[in-house]
Formats: sequence, structure tokens, C-alpha cells
Amino acid sequence: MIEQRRILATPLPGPRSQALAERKLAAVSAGVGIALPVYIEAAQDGILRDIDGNQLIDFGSGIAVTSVGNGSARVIDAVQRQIADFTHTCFMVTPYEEYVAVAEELAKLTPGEHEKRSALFNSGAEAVENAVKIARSATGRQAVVAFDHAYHGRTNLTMGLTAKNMPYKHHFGPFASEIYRVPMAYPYRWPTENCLTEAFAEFTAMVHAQIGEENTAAVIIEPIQGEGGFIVPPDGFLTQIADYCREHGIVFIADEIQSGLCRTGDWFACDHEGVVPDLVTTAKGLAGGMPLAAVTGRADLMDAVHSGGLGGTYGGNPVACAAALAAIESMRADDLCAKARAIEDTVVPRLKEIADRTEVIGDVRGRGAMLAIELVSDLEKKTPYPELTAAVNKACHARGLVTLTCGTFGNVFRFLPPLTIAPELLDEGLGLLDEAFDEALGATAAGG
Ligand code: PLZ
Repeated sequence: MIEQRRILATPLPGPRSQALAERKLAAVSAGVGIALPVYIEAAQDGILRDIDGNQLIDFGSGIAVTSVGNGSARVIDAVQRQIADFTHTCFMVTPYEEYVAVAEELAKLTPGEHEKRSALFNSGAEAVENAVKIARSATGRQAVVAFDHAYHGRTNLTMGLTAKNMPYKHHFGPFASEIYRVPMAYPYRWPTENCLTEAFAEFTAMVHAQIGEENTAAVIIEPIQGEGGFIVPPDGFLTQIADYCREHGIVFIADEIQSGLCRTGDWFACDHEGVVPDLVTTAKGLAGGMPLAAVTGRADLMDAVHSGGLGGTYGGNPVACAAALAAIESMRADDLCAKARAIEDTVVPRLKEIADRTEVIGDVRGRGAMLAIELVSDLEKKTPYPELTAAVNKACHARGLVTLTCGTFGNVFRFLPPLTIAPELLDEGLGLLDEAFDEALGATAAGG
């Protein structure tokens, strides 16, 4: 057990972490960047302990993964038992129950009461790629529609779906063909008050004029966009897109890799509007930190693929599946959706206080424990303020608070604590954020 308390034993990063940073430089590709070079030796719930004896408060969950917390007794127990039994056979060679049980759980938990099937993979990007393969195979069509600010992964097809050049796509082309991008319903930056109707009208007009409905295999959207800036579309947008897809025989794919599994206060972000996607991708929070991803959806689509068309050596690894079953049990038993909503109730008022006090926050948004603020240097013009965002982030890190930024313009500060974080740590972290804003604003005011 790690005491749920922040400890700063050394300046960050400490000497041992600095020594490891040297080794990293000589051994690990420079292409693998690091946000906070503090090397971790143990973690539990809201605390990460580093190799210099520092204890950091975790507001990132390893990018929305450890929703049930590191050190979850259920996950540890399930993983240890499974490792002792067997670690791998390959489900495509000689199968095992855990894979089937995860698919059964996903059928129960994902939106809609219809008959469903799942296929399991290792990473979010792999799940997205397979969702596209399934949609193409089932419809016999090729075109895929993705949105501005979208993030769907770093493999070739998913890079093509991802919107942002730096750092994800730069120098990595050419990208896969038959991907089309449409505007995202981004209320804060939509030029008029009519974001919902105008964004939907642009979407339908572009699909009609540039692709043709009958050539469109799938529309893929993150119900709350993640890396692109925690953008929450206006209520009704997802429903309109889903209805439109149904009308035209287009597969509606909800990428719930970041937003799914209790993170937003519902099992899935789509539940907020009662939207029922044809296919749902999950990963991240699914398996308590073990690598596991899934595509879940309409049985007729999932079963349209020829036998042997989907798979991979490790997809649905038994240890990862055992972890997922334990993580899902924790989500249910500990009502982590309610915990996510309680986090929102604590965090949002504090963010609004900072907004009132500093006049550099243009928007406070998100749901549950997927929350963000968008920083601007001019509230009227909404000028992105990435320099201040980076400075606040750095000041948080120096205080032992692990925070993450995001956004197409690098000016969004996001909050993704483990859903099991102790209320006292959440409160302390928000206090540190307050201090970080004061420090960063002082420095920028002084021309720093
Ligand atoms: N879809 C909605 O959020 C992963 C990426 C971090 P993988 N987001 C974190 C980084 O810089 O690589 C993500 C996501 C959504 C797909 C993915 C991809 O999931 O497990 O990273 O492949």
C-alpha cells in the first residue's frame, strides 16, 4: 500500500531520474518524447511514487487508462492468478473463456439492447483500424469520414484519421486514401451561435458533394474528443449524425477509447444522449492498465467479415482479459460512474474560480472525470495561449502534480484523475493548480 499523500523529497526530476534520463537518451529513440521525466517505481490510486522517493498526485491516469486506479486489489489478484495458469495460447489457435467473457461484458455494457459481437485487440489504434475494416467489409463501400480535431491513433490508417500534424503525422506520410475530413461541432470556436445546425448541415453537404452517401462506409467520431482538446459537441449533434448514418446505410463508429467505461460519468459518453452506435471502440480504461482493446457492435456487421479476417497474435491476451474482467467488476461494484460525477462536482467549480480570477480561461468543459480548460490570451478574440498552458503545466509538474495538456492549438489543459482518487488528493491537486496559475501568470506578466 502506498500512503495517499504527496511527498517532495527532491526537486523534480530527482538525481536518480536524471541519471535514467541520460540512459534513456543513449538507448531509447529520440522519437519517443516524455512529458515529465520522473521515473516511477510504484503507484496506487491517486499517487505515483518515483525512484527518488517523491510521491506525485496523478491527474493523468497514464492518459485515461488507470480509471480503476493502479494497485487495484481485484486487478492484481486476477492478473496473478491468470499468469500462474497460462499467459498465452493465441485465441485464434486454442481459445479460452476469458476472451468470451470480456466480449459478453462489452455486449452488456455498450449502448443499445441489440445483438452484439466483439473482437479483441492490443491497442486503441488497432481497434480503430479493425472497426474500419469491418465497416468496409460489411458495406462494400470504402470512404471513411472523420472530424476536425480528431485523434484515432498513430498507425498508418489511424494517422490518416487523426487531424493534427505535429507531432502525430509530420514526415510520416503518405497516408491511407479514402479518408475525408469534416468540421467538428466545436461550440467554443464555432463562429456563430448555431453550431449544432450549421455543423450538421456542413457535414451532410460535404458527404453528399465530395463522397456520395452510397460510397460512404463509415463515420467515425469521438463522442467527446480527447487529444484534440476535450471538445464536447452540442447536445443533439451525435444523435443527428447517428440518425443520418442509419438513413444512408453508413456505419456509425463511436471511438470511446478515451471517453468510455465510466470516465465521463456514464458507462459510455454516447449514453449521455442515448446514442446507439453501430460499432464502438474501447481500450485504455478497459483492462486496468493492461493492453487490451475491442471493437463491439451490431452482430450483422461484426459477423459479415469472413472467418479468419480479424485477429492478431496477442489480441485478447488472457492476462489482459482477466484484468479487464476485474476492472469491469470494480467499475460496477464501486460505482465508478458515480465517482466520476463526484469528481466533476468538485473540479468544475474550482476551474470556474480560476477562470474568474485569471481571465485567461475561455472555456471550462467536459463531463465526469474528463474535464478541461481552454487557455486564451484574449477572451474576446479567443486567441490560443499555448505558452501559458505549457508554463502552468510545468509549474504543476514542479509541485508534484502530474497534469496533461492537449488540443489542436496546444492550449487545453486536461484533467483525467483515476476515478478512485481520494477526495483530499483531488482537493490538494486543485490547490497546486491554483498556485501554478499564479506562478505562470506572474512569470508571463514579468515578460518571462
Ligand atoms: N482513439 C479517442 O484517445 C489514444 C494517445 C497518446 P492507442 N489517446 C492517447 C499518444 O500521444 O499516443 C487514443 C484515443 C482515441 C484512439 C487512440 C489510440 O489508442 O492505444 O494509443 O493506440
